[in-house]
Amino acid sequence: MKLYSYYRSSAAYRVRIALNLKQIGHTIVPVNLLKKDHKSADYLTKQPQGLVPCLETKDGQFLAQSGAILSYLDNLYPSSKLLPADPFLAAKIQSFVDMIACDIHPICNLRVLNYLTEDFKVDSEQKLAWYRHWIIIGFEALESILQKTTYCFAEQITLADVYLIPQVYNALRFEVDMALFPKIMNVYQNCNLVDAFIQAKPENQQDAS
Ligand SMILES: N[C@@H](CCC(=O)N[C@@H](CS)C(=O)NCC(=O)O)C(=O)O
Repeated sequence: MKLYSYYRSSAAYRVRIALNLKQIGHTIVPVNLLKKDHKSADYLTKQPQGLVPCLETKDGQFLAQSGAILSYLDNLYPSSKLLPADPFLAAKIQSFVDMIACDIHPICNLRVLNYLTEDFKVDSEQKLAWYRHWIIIGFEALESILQKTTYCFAEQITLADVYLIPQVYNALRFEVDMALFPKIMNVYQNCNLVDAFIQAKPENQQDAS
């Protein structure tokens, strides 16, 4: 399998974690968002939105959207399942994941921030204020859901951790005051002791610079 990934992409980071957790052999194909690799005609044939990540399966098919990729990998490699069998708990975890994937990540994405600066001429302080505003509102809800457990949902790593850790990494990069969120930071620190999470870190993608 090949994963088209930008080292700082939190959506690609989710998939890198899952590939490592499930010990799936894969190659990372770097797509540099700053050099606009994701807008090339060739990449658009793979991922028509021009976003990362994109998964290339063993038989050469392309799959866009981290959620769909994670679901595909979880069905194909059912060892270390990312969602539990219990339907209600699985739905609770999915609900946590959707708070990140649907309500935090899309409005803090590079193309949204670029639109604010390039078309609406907001300055870099205003751009940061936008980013931090939506992260803090989103994280307040996540923090209220978490208990003081090792991972998001008790002692097992689940899809919730796969989504949370990249979003926290990003928030730290944008200097959000994470002291406001001790339970989130507790999970972040615990996950970052696990090899699969360590290897998936942006700085550990080969082209990170
Ligand atoms: N919902 C998509 C989001 C993908 C996405 O927004 N990727 C970002 C990086 S995290 C991207 O490619 N941004 C390029 C841009 O904004 O121009 C997914 O989960 O795959």
